[in-house]
Amino acid sequence: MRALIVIDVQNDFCPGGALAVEGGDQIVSPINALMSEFDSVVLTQDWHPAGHSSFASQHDGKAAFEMIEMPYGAQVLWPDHCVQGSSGAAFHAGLDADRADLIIRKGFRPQIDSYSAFFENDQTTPTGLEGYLRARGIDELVMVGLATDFCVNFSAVDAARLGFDVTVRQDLCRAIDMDGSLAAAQDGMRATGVKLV
Ligand code: VGL
Ligand code: ZN
Repeated sequence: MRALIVIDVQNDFCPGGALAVEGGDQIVSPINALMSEFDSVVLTQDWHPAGHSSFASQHDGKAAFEMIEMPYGAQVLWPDHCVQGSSGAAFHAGLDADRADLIIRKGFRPQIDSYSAFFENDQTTPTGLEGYLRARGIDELVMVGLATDFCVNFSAVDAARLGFDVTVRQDLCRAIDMDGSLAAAQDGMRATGVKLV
Protein backbone atom coordinates (compact mmCIF):
# COMPACT_ATOMS: atom_id res chain seq x y z
CA MET A 1 0.00 0.00 0.00
CA ARG A 2 1.18 3.46 -0.93
CA ALA A 3 0.72 6.83 0.79
CA LEU A 4 1.26 10.38 -0.40
CA ILE A 5 2.74 12.42 2.46
CA VAL A 6 2.16 16.14 1.94
CA ILE A 7 4.44 18.15 4.20
CA ASP A 8 3.45 21.57 5.56
CA VAL A 9 1.71 23.16 2.54
CA GLN A 10 0.62 26.05 4.75
CA ASN A 11 0.19 29.78 4.16
CA ASP A 12 3.22 30.77 6.24
CA PHE A 13 5.51 28.72 3.94
CA CYS A 14 4.00 30.22 0.78
CA PRO A 15 4.74 33.63 -0.77
CA GLY A 16 3.43 36.36 1.56
CA GLY A 17 3.78 34.09 4.61
CA ALA A 18 5.95 34.54 7.70
CA LEU A 19 8.55 31.98 6.57
CA ALA A 20 7.89 32.10 2.85
CA VAL A 21 9.57 29.52 0.64
CA GLU A 22 10.10 30.76 -2.91
CA GLY A 23 7.59 29.15 -5.27
CA GLY A 24 5.86 27.34 -2.42
CA ASP A 25 2.46 27.94 -3.97
CA GLN A 26 3.47 26.49 -7.36
CA ILE A 27 3.31 22.92 -6.07
CA VAL A 28 -0.29 23.05 -4.82
CA SER A 29 -2.21 22.14 -8.00
CA PRO A 30 0.12 19.33 -9.10
CA ILE A 31 -0.03 17.85 -5.58
CA ASN A 32 -3.84 17.84 -5.76
CA ALA A 33 -3.65 16.09 -9.12
CA LEU A 34 -1.48 13.34 -7.66
CA MET A 35 -3.73 12.48 -4.69
CA SER A 36 -6.03 10.05 -6.54
CA GLU A 37 -3.08 7.76 -7.36
CA PHE A 38 -2.56 6.76 -3.71
CA ASP A 39 -4.20 4.39 -1.21
CA SER A 40 -3.88 7.08 1.43
CA VAL A 41 -3.16 10.82 1.61
CA VAL A 42 -1.61 12.21 4.79
CA LEU A 43 -1.05 15.92 5.41
CA THR A 44 1.31 17.34 8.00
CA GLN A 45 0.71 20.71 9.63
CA ASP A 46 3.36 22.70 11.49
CA TRP A 47 1.44 23.76 14.61
CA HIS A 48 3.26 25.89 17.16
CA PRO A 49 1.89 27.50 20.32
CA ALA A 50 2.49 31.28 20.48
CA GLY A 51 5.92 31.93 21.94
CA HIS A 52 7.34 28.61 20.73
CA SER A 53 11.00 28.04 21.66
CA SER A 54 12.01 27.79 17.97
CA PHE A 55 11.01 31.43 17.42
CA ALA A 56 13.87 33.97 17.42
CA SER A 57 11.49 36.39 19.17
CA GLN A 58 11.80 34.25 22.34
CA HIS A 59 15.59 34.59 22.57
CA ASP A 60 17.12 37.90 23.65
CA GLY A 61 19.62 39.29 21.16
CA LYS A 62 18.97 36.55 18.59
CA ALA A 63 17.76 37.08 15.05
CA ALA A 64 15.86 34.75 12.77
CA PHE A 65 18.02 32.17 10.97
CA GLU A 66 20.69 32.22 13.71
CA MET A 67 21.49 28.97 15.51
CA ILE A 68 21.22 28.16 19.20
CA GLU A 69 21.98 25.11 21.30
CA MET A 70 18.86 23.46 22.78
CA PRO A 71 18.92 20.55 25.28
CA TYR A 72 18.26 18.23 22.31
CA GLY A 73 20.94 19.76 20.03
CA ALA A 74 21.43 22.58 17.53
CA GLN A 75 18.33 24.49 16.50
CA VAL A 76 17.78 27.15 13.83
CA LEU A 77 15.75 30.11 15.11
CA TRP A 78 12.81 31.01 12.90
CA PRO A 79 10.52 33.98 12.49
CA ASP A 80 7.23 33.43 14.35
CA HIS A 81 5.27 31.09 12.04
CA CYS A 82 2.42 28.56 11.95
CA VAL A 83 0.94 29.66 15.25
CA GLN A 84 -1.96 27.38 16.18
CA GLY A 85 -5.25 28.65 14.78
CA SER A 86 -3.70 31.53 12.81
CA SER A 87 -4.29 32.06 9.09
CA GLY A 88 -0.58 31.42 8.56
CA ALA A 89 -0.95 27.93 10.02
CA ALA A 90 -3.89 27.11 7.73
CA PHE A 91 -3.30 25.00 4.65
CA HIS A 92 -2.92 26.89 1.38
CA ALA A 93 -6.50 27.58 0.28
CA GLY A 94 -5.91 25.76 -3.01
CA LEU A 95 -4.78 22.52 -1.37
CA ASP A 96 -7.39 19.79 -1.50
CA ALA A 97 -7.16 19.11 2.23
CA ASP A 98 -10.56 17.38 2.19
CA ARG A 99 -8.88 14.44 0.46
CA ALA A 100 -6.66 13.68 3.48
CA ASP A 101 -7.23 10.52 5.54
CA LEU A 102 -5.07 11.93 8.32
CA ILE A 103 -3.70 15.30 9.31
CA ILE A 104 -0.73 15.04 11.60
CA ARG A 105 0.22 18.13 13.59
CA LYS A 106 3.73 18.68 14.87
CA GLY A 107 5.77 21.23 16.81
CA PHE A 108 3.06 21.71 19.43
CA ARG A 109 5.31 21.13 22.45
CA PRO A 110 6.57 24.56 23.57
CA GLN A 111 10.13 23.45 24.34
CA ILE A 112 10.90 21.30 21.32
CA ASP A 113 10.70 21.79 17.57
CA SER A 114 9.58 19.07 15.18
CA TYR A 115 10.67 19.07 11.55
CA SER A 116 9.97 15.41 10.93
CA ALA A 117 6.50 13.94 10.51
CA PHE A 118 7.73 10.94 12.57
CA PHE A 119 9.82 12.26 15.48
CA GLU A 120 10.37 15.59 17.17
CA ASN A 121 13.81 17.18 16.98
CA ASP A 122 15.05 15.14 19.96
CA GLN A 123 14.74 12.26 17.45
CA THR A 124 12.98 10.09 20.05
CA THR A 125 9.54 11.57 20.79
CA PRO A 126 7.17 9.97 18.24
CA THR A 127 4.30 11.76 16.49
CA GLY A 128 2.35 8.53 16.01
CA LEU A 129 2.57 8.54 12.20
CA GLU A 130 4.67 5.36 12.04
CA GLY A 131 2.02 3.40 13.92
CA TYR A 132 -0.77 4.77 11.74
CA LEU A 133 0.98 3.81 8.50
CA ARG A 134 1.97 0.33 9.72
CA ALA A 135 -1.51 -0.39 11.07
CA ARG A 136 -2.87 0.38 7.61
CA GLY A 137 -0.30 -1.81 5.86
CA ILE A 138 1.36 1.12 4.10
CA ASP A 139 5.00 0.46 3.22
CA GLU A 140 5.63 2.84 0.33
CA LEU A 141 5.73 6.62 0.79
CA VAL A 142 5.96 9.45 -1.72
CA MET A 143 6.80 12.79 -0.12
CA VAL A 144 6.09 16.29 -1.42
CA GLY A 145 5.81 19.73 0.17
CA LEU A 146 7.72 22.37 2.10
CA ALA A 147 10.49 22.79 2.77
CA THR A 148 12.73 20.32 0.92
CA ASP A 149 15.74 20.94 3.17
CA PHE A 150 13.95 20.94 6.53
CA CYS A 151 10.64 19.20 7.12
CA VAL A 152 10.64 17.09 3.93
CA ASN A 153 14.27 16.09 4.51
CA PHE A 154 13.83 15.09 8.16
CA SER A 155 10.60 13.23 7.38
CA ALA A 156 12.13 11.32 4.48
CA VAL A 157 15.29 10.35 6.38
CA ASP A 158 13.30 9.15 9.41
CA ALA A 159 10.92 7.17 7.20
CA ALA A 160 13.80 5.47 5.38
CA ARG A 161 15.48 4.62 8.70
CA LEU A 162 12.19 3.12 9.89
CA GLY A 163 12.23 0.83 6.86
CA PHE A 164 9.68 2.48 4.57
CA ASP A 165 10.33 2.68 0.84
CA VAL A 166 10.64 6.46 0.37
CA THR A 167 10.59 8.64 -2.74
CA VAL A 168 10.87 12.44 -2.64
CA ARG A 169 9.38 14.21 -5.68
CA GLN A 170 11.72 17.20 -5.81
CA ASP A 171 9.59 18.86 -8.50
CA LEU A 172 6.77 19.00 -5.95
CA CYS A 173 8.93 20.44 -3.16
CA ARG A 174 10.54 23.85 -2.64
CA ALA A 175 13.54 24.67 -0.43
CA ILE A 176 14.54 27.37 2.06
CA ASP A 177 18.22 26.73 1.11
CA MET A 178 20.20 28.63 3.74
CA ASP A 179 24.00 28.11 3.90
CA GLY A 180 23.97 25.11 1.57
CA SER A 181 21.19 23.36 3.47
CA LEU A 182 19.59 22.01 0.29
CA ALA A 183 22.73 20.23 -0.97
CA ALA A 184 23.39 18.84 2.53
CA ALA A 185 19.81 17.58 2.74
CA GLN A 186 20.04 15.90 -0.66
CA ASP A 187 23.28 14.14 0.36
CA GLY A 188 21.74 13.03 3.65
CA MET A 189 18.58 11.71 2.00
CA ARG A 190 20.56 9.76 -0.61
CA ALA A 191 22.82 8.31 2.10
CA THR A 192 19.82 6.84 3.94
CA GLY A 193 18.35 5.31 0.79
CA VAL A 194 15.70 7.91 -0.04
CA LYS A 195 14.97 8.01 -3.77
CA LEU A 196 15.21 11.57 -5.06
CA VAL A 197 13.36 12.02 -8.33
C1 VGL B 1 9.68 24.10 8.62
C2 VGL B 1 11.18 25.52 9.60
C3 VGL B 1 10.40 25.62 10.72
C4 VGL B 1 9.32 23.28 7.43
C5 VGL B 1 8.89 24.17 9.75
O1 VGL B 1 8.13 22.97 7.25
O2 VGL B 1 10.24 22.93 6.64
N1 VGL B 1 10.83 24.77 8.57
N2 VGL B 1 9.26 24.94 10.79
ZN1 ZN C 1 7.98 25.36 12.41
